[in-house]
Amino acid sequence: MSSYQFNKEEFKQEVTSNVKNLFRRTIAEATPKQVFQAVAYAVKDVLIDEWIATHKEYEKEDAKTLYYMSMEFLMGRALGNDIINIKARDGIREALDELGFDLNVIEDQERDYALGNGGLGRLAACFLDSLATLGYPAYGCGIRYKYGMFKQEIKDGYQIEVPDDWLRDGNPFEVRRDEYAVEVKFGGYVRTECDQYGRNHFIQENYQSVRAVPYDLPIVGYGNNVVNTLMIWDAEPINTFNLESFDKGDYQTAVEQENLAKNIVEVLYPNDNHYAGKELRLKQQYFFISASVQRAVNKFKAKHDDIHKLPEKVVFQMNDTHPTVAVPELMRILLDEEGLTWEEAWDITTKTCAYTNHTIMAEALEKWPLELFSRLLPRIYQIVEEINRRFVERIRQTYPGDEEKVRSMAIIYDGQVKMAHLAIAGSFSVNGVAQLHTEILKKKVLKDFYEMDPWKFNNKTNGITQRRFLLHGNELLASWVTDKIGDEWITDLPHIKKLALYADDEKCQQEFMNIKYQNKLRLARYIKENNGIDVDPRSIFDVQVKRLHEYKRQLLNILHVMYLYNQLKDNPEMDMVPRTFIFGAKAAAGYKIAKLTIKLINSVADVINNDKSIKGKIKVVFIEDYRVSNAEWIFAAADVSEQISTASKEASGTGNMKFMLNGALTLGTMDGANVEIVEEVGKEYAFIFGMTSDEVIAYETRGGYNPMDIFNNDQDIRRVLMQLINGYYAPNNTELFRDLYNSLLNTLSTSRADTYFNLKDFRAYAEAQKKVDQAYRDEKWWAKAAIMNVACSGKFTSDRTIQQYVDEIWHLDKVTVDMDE
Ligand code: 26Y
Repeated sequence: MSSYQFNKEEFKQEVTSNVKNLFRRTIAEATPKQVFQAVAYAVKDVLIDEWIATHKEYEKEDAKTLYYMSMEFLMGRALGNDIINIKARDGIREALDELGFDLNVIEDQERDYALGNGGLGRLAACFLDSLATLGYPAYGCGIRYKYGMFKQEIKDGYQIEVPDDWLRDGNPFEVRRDEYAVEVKFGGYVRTECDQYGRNHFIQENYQSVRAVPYDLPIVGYGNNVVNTLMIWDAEPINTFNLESFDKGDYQTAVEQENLAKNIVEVLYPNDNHYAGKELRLKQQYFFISASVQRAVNKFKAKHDDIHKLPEKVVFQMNDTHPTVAVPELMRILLDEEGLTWEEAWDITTKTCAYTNHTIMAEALEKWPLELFSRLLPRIYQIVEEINRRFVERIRQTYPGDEEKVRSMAIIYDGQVKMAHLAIAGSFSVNGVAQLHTEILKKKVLKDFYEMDPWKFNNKTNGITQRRFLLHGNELLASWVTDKIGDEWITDLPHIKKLALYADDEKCQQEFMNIKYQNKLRLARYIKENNGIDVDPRSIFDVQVKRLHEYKRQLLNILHVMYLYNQLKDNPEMDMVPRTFIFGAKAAAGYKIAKLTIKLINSVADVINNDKSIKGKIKVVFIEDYRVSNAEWIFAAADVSEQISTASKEASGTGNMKFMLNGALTLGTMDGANVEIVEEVGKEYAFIFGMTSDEVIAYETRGGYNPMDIFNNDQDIRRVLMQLINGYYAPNNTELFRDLYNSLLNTLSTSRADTYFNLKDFRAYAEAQKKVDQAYRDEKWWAKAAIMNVACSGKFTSDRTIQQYVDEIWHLDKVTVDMDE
């Protein structure tokens, strides 16, 4: 197998000519942004041939194909990753150098593709990278949002949301595929017609529809000529506004259809783990699912006559419940368009669909009101009703007389469609995303479903791609690793274990710590440029970056900073290793307590960073607009990885793995994949604290605990909490942080006092933090522990995760693409 041979002179010429054609400029006159565009088109030129060759091979092999359906793909930037994967990074860097440009600066011109919120969306992006690198036929199916995840600006300590107009300058890598456009219908009513053979036909009438047009984006495998496709759907009005419809009197309908198309793909909902029940969101879900399922079925039918064989060639993986209308949509196509019986259609559907659960948080569960669901999707609703009727019948047969089971398991209940129940009933596989999470699903959250169909349930512990989060994000460490052990880790991460041999070697320890220092310098410069704050690269970089959510407990972290600061104020000579507490997080726009937590972090930062008396021993930094591109730099620079969710609440976490891969030590609870991280690296190389998930669950069953006892008995904690309401961090408005104070101490109408056990875990957390301080003083030990973390990260590659999905759920065959043919 030969792969792409980079030709520097040709490449320079192509970039120069692209600049000319696109911008009417010479290369010397071009701005970095223009050069980025020119380079992107030149790279696309290379990719295109591999892309075509890959799909030819898939056709030839008639390969079974995965459709990974997800409302979110948090891709980050494409250029840097693509040129690594076609193995042309060094060549392109040199070529640009000779043209007078710095590759880093050019890469920095690209906007992030922020078509996702957080973990679930980034997981989808890592999976696509691994699928292409392993050579599996796969499509990502999603939405081409006009506006992605909002850009976060911090003004006066508050989060401001700015629209993310990511397509403003166009996207050089995308290809519009008009030839695959399909129609998607909403609303109206269903008329039933009986034919001469006594068969019912269901005809949707008086509906509105939109034209779904796919844009394909290339997903480049590492050094194997494989280029897969992410198809994201745009919506257009089906028939453009014309006088004819005006004359016919359905002017109104024409306008409405036009608006529907415009609205549907307008914006990504910025809610992470919180269901809001918005009508437009259900429209988005059906829009991209109907389009994707139609495209998959059409593609299958172009080559095969027997629709019964669909599950042999097609598998749909549903990324959480958001794509669950795929189940009734496939049923609709099989029943109404293919004319199959219910039994045949159900058999095919339940052999094609599989479901991944990403959360146990009750507020994240999607439950659509029947009124809304049936009005928007009348035919789909009929099908869901029938699925439910048969499912309930099965429950009653399995558990005669146990109506409690029906109440807890029915798909339609209490005037709502429960999407998780529909996903489970319609799937042959249900998986959690870390061992602990899957166990909690089986024993608690989905217990009844597990007992009825235990064979469906399985675990697939999440993973991340080392190509982006080490090879691209941390070039220094990546080269060092390759120097020591060779480059097999790039496509086979467990090889990185060989680094353990060097963990005790003092020279290696020094080299490692020096690389960490360089990365800290790079981040310090970024922080200076973006936040205007000076941080000391010799201090411990203690980092918590992730979406802002109460269960993730950024509040616990900042309360501890306040506590440390109090200690320093009491005893300015206190012996501590200087520490930089770094935060990065977006809060959902309507999530008040989360936004207030951001304000608190910034207020505490203001006070502490400007207090000369503590001699810079503590700095607090809130990095604005945390996103994939700056995340790569942040992971590379971290010493301590804060993974402090209330045990049982974080399904897996994937940031924890990115930190580990970059040699940060985990300071965390026994939650999600932290459990498995500690299992791999050993408890001695992590700082584990706090309640276990069993303890948390036991307290929850008893209705919580009384944080007042802690408030009354622990003077340090009391002092910190009082500072929330005495103006210590908000002199002009003592009431500013009252809601945070209340959330910790008072039972509110919406929640128990301190729902997430911040105060209960506080002392254990402070103890663990003290151990971090002590441990860092022993530089050799720290270096060894950090190297051991890198060495033991092999399990957490998404290549392993994908291989397990393939072996146990998807059953795909690998394809090789040879460019010599
Ligand atoms: C219902 C809707 C508003 C909604 C939107 C986004 C619900 C949930 C989400 C996002 C969930 C999510 O990102 N979950 C995370 O998935 C990661 C990948 O499996 C896990 O690592 C992480 O623990 C989990 O919180």
